[in-house]
This record gives sequence, structure tokens and C-alpha cells, in this order.
Amino acid sequence: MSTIPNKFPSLISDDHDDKLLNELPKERFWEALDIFQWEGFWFDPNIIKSAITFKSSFEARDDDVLLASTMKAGTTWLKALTLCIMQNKNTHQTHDEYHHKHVDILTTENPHFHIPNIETITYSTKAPKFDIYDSSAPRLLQTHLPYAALPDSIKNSACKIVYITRNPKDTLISMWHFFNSIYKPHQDPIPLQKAVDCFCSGVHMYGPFFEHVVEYWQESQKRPQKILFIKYEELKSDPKRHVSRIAEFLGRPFGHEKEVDEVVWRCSLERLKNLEVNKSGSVLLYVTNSSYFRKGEVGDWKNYLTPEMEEQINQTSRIKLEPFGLFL
Ligand code: PAP
Repeated sequence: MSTIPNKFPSLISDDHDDKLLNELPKERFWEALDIFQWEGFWFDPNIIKSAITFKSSFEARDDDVLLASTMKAGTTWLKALTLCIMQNKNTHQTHDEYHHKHVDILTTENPHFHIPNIETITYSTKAPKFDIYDSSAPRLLQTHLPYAALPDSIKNSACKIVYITRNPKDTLISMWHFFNSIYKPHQDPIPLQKAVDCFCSGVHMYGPFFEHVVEYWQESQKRPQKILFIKYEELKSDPKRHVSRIAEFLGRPFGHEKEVDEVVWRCSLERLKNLEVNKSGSVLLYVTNSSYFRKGEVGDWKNYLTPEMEEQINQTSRIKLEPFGLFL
């Protein structure tokens, strides 16, 4: 973390943006950063600026693919899997032929470089691989923005969305580690009770978590051919089955089982974590590549949350998710 400054300057400077921000509700996120409420969700101000540009000017193609998620729900894993799936040509090649033909894209750069996050593009440490607004070729993109904030062209075109979510308690603990490493690298972590309170009240980066998930869940129920809704825990418990589901949804079904095995192995946490490209460097300012890879365990929250905190989050889930038939 030493190369990353412990400062968070605003990249927004012009008067128009300041005026917009002044009109939005503001809160302090984890004693580190002002976040603003826009479209019912909380964001860093630079993200709002990018999101407004995205919403008003992005023209989706039918063959674009958008990965969407709340923070710390398994995005890095989904990006790696999607990259491999989209590379897979389904030509019934042998295992050796597969190895020969496919340069392993995951060894060349961190998955967040290959599939850029739309709203944090201004935080890129180097020129992105492609212009996200250039529609001359299909794009693989990713966002943490809520469904309501997506451009109409995404909602109304045939472009596909894969949404990943995760148990809220594990999401929170992953977030807690992540933001502590960025905002408080050499200080005491933010008190966990404060993080739980912010999470349950929805006042956190890209929050509320619960409404974010429900929006995509409901859309995926209405239009299953448009939005595939995946749970991190499902991917962990039966990766081959769910990776195959993603591949079929994206119109790239695997030719034979060895291909699925190969993709699951290539994208495993242990492997990705130990690749040179992920052990150092950063795709985004303030965020080291290594910080995307931690334990990747289901139920890690049990090592941190008190029974009272557990109940606080369970109670919020019961109120906000379960009425929609959603159990995380
Ligand atoms: P982001 O929102 O910043 O993009 P995201 O990738 O969604 O982060 O979440 C990171 C979590 O996914 C980490 O979970 P943990 O803190 O509970 O450990 C990280 O370890 C986990 N993760 C990253 N890559 C993989 C992978 N290949 N397989 C399983 N889990 C992974």
C-alpha cells in the first residue's frame, strides 16, 4: 500500500459539478470521505459525475455485455470468468489445442484492467484498454451502479447483464477489510459496529446494498433472458454448474467438460492471487491489485460479527430482501 497516497482529493473541479453536489444530500462515509445521495444511492462525487455522463450518453450495442454488482460481491472473480468464457470459441478442440490457441489473458493484466468499471474510469492509473464510449465493437464492461441509474439504451437493447451478489454479512466484512486497507492503512480499523450501522442504514459506498440487489433481482425475474442473477455462494459451491450457466447465458456454451474445468481453475482465487500481475501494481488510484484478493470464504463473517451485529443484519435482510423472495 505504500505507493498509494492516503489522501482523497476531489477530481471534480468545475462550478457546474460543485453546484450539483451542493444540492445533493451529503454524509461522511466511515470518517474518511464525503458521499452524496443521487438516484436514491450513495456515491463518491466523482462517481456521480461519471454516472451522469454514462446515463445520458452511452449507446449500448446488442452484443455488449455488462457485469453488475454491489461492492465486494465477487466482481473480480466474475470478470475473470467472463474473460475466459468470451475467449472460448467452442470449437471442440482438444485440451492441448485449447492451451495452444489461448493466450491466458489473466496473466497479462488484472481483470479490472481488461473489463473496466465504467464509473471509476477517472481513477485509472493508465490509459484504459479501449474507449468505453466507442461503440464500433462489442464491449465487456462492469458497473456497481444500481439498475435505475443505467442508461436506457442498456435497458432497452438486447445487451446482456450478469449480476453477482453475495451474503450481506460476508459482503460487509469484505468491504470492511477493503476500505480499512485503503482509508486507514496504518491506523486502527473503523469500529465494526459503525460499519454495521452504516451498512444497515444504507449510507455507504453504492449503498443501500439491499435495494441495489432487489432492483436487479426483480428485473432478472421479469427478464431472465436479459439479466442473469448469480450468487457468490452458488459459484463457490458448484463452480462448474454456474460457470456453465454464465457461458450459456452469454451465448458461449462450452464444448466439453475439460473447458469448464480449465476456466474454473484459471479463475480460482489461489491462482489469481499468486499471479505476478495481481501481486503488485494498481489499475485504479488508491487501490492495489492485491487488495481484490483476500480469503474468498463463505461465512467469514462468523470470525468478526457479534451475535447482536449478526441479528442486526439478519433483521435488515428479513425486512428488505425476504418479501421479494430473496434469501442471501
Ligand atoms: P470489488 O467490488 O472491489 O470489485 P470484489 O471482487 O467484488 O471487489 O470482491 C472481493 C471479494 O471477492 C474478496 O472477498 P473476501 O474479502 O471475503 O476475501 C475476494 O477475496 C473475493 N475474490 C476475489 N477473487 C476471487 C476468486 N477468484 N474466487 C473467489 N473469490 C474471489
